[in-house]
Amino acid sequence: SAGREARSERTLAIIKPDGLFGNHMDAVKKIILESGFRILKEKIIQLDEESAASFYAEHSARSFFPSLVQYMTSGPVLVMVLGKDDAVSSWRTLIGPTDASKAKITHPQSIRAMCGTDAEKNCVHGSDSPQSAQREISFFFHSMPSGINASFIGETL
Ligand code: RTP
Ligand code: MG
Repeated sequence: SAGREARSERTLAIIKPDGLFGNHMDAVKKIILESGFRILKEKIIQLDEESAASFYAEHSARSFFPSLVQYMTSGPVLVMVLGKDDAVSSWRTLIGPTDASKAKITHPQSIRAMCGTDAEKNCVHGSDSPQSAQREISFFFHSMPSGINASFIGETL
């Protein structure tokens, strides 16, 4: 029955530079798999300023934007497409609130509580809606235009 299952929802997950530098990749992937997600695609990339700014364009007017771009370009990131029923909201629930310092108090079992630090350095990303997921998956896995000079480090799958 290959290909006849209902296609599960997809979301985009990122382990951010602090997550990789902090050696949290294996622990986060273990939680992902034990929570019933399939890792459909994954690659490690180094974002440049242009691609990080484009990815977070919705926040371009915010005061934290320059710092966010600096953070997201401070080292490699692991980008994954996760599949599961209700993947978008399921992954957002698993990662916990944006501010990791608050997550440690209010959502101590969450991924951001486990490996994040504060309102910026929060270890992981998750798409906030199915529409965002589609845009973000295309950004990293279909269109990442060669003009957006994110240097490719490695890929599995
Ligand atoms: P993400 O998009 O990375 O999954 O995070 P999110 O939806 O929980 O939070 P969002 O509001 O979209 O913010 C995007 C990222 O910007 C950084 N940020 N810094 N210093 C600050 O007040 C602040 N606020 C947000 C975080 O890295 C956040 O994940
Ligand atoms: Mg967001």
